[in-house]
Amino acid sequence: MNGLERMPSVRLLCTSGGRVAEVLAEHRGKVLGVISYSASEPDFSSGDLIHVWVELEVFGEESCHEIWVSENPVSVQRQDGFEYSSDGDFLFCRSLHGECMLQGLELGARSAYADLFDLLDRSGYPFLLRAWNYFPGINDAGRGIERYREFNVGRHEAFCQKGRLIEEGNVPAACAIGTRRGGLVICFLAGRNKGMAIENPRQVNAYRYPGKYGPKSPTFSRGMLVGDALLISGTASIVGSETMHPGDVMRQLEETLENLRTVGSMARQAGFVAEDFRGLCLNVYLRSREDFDSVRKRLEIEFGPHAKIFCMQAEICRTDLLVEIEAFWIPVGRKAA
Ligand code: 3EB
Repeated sequence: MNGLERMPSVRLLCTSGGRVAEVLAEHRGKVLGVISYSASEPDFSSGDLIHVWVELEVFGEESCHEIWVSENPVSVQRQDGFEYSSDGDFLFCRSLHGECMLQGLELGARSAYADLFDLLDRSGYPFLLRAWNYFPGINDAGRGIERYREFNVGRHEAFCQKGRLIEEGNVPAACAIGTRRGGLVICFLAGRNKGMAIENPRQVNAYRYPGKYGPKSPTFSRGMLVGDALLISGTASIVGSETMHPGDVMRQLEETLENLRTVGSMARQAGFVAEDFRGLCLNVYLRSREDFDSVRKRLEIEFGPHAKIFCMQAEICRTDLLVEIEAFWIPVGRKAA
C-alpha cells in the first residue's frame, strides 16, 4: 500500500464494438460515460448513459469504445443543457456544440469550457482531471489563424475567466484531435479531489509553449495520476517544444514511445505502480492509413499481448505530426493480491 491505492479511482474498459453491449450490461448502474469512436453512428442503445460519438475511422475494427466505470452507483443528470453523471468521487460530462462552427472555434471553446467549469464548481467536483476535445478541420484556416489555435485562445480565456490559474496541478490531461465532420465535442472527467499532474522533463510544459505555436498555449498536462490510474495525454514526437522527425512516421513513433516511457517513469516517481501492461489502453491517431500496419507491428512489439491498442485515422493538431498516442493505464488485479 502506498497511499495511492486508497484514493478513489476510476476504471476504464476499452472494447471493440462487438463486446460493448455485454460490457455495459455487466456494469449496469455503474457507468460514468462512454466514448465511442467509429466512422458511422454506433448502433447500440446507450439508454440513460452519458455517451459521445467521435466520428473517426478505426482501422481494422468497426468501432471502439472507452467505457468509464465507477466502483459505486452512478447517477445521471440532464439539466440546463448539460448531461453528466457522478458517483460521489467523479463527475463525467459532455458538451456538444454544433453552432460554434459558424461562430468560430474561439467562441465555441470559450463558452463550452466556461459552462463546463461552472458545472464542476456548482456540483462540487471542481478538479478537472481529463479533457477530450474533438472538432473537424483542426488544421484548417479559421478567422485569421488555424482552427486549433483559435480553439486554444478560447480555452485559455475560459480558464482565466473562471479564475483557474494555468499552472501545474490545475491543467488536466487531455487530447485535441480533428474529426471528419460534426461539431465541437468536449468531455470532462472531474473529481471531488485533486489528481496529481505529471509533466515530462523532455518536453516544455504545454501551457508554456512559445508564441510561435499560437497566441495562447494549450492548457494540458502530460498526464494525471488519479488514485492508482494513470491518464496519459495525447503524446507525440515533440522534444522541448519542437516537432521532431517531420515526414518520418517511424522515427516520430520512436520519439513518441520515448515520451510515453518518460511520462510513465515520472508517474512511478509520484507513486504509480504497474507490474505489466495489463490495464493499458492506447488510442493511436494516425494521419495516414498507410502507416497503420507498420505502426501497429511496432506497438505490438513494444507493449506485448496485454495492452489494448486501437488505431484511428485522424488529423492531429500540428500539421507536421503524423502520429499521436494517448494512453489510459489502470492497473488490474493488484487490489485482490
Ligand atoms: C502536443 O504535445 C501534442 O491541445 O489539449 C496533445 C494533447 C496535444 C493535448 C491539447 C494537444 C493537446 O502538443 C498535441
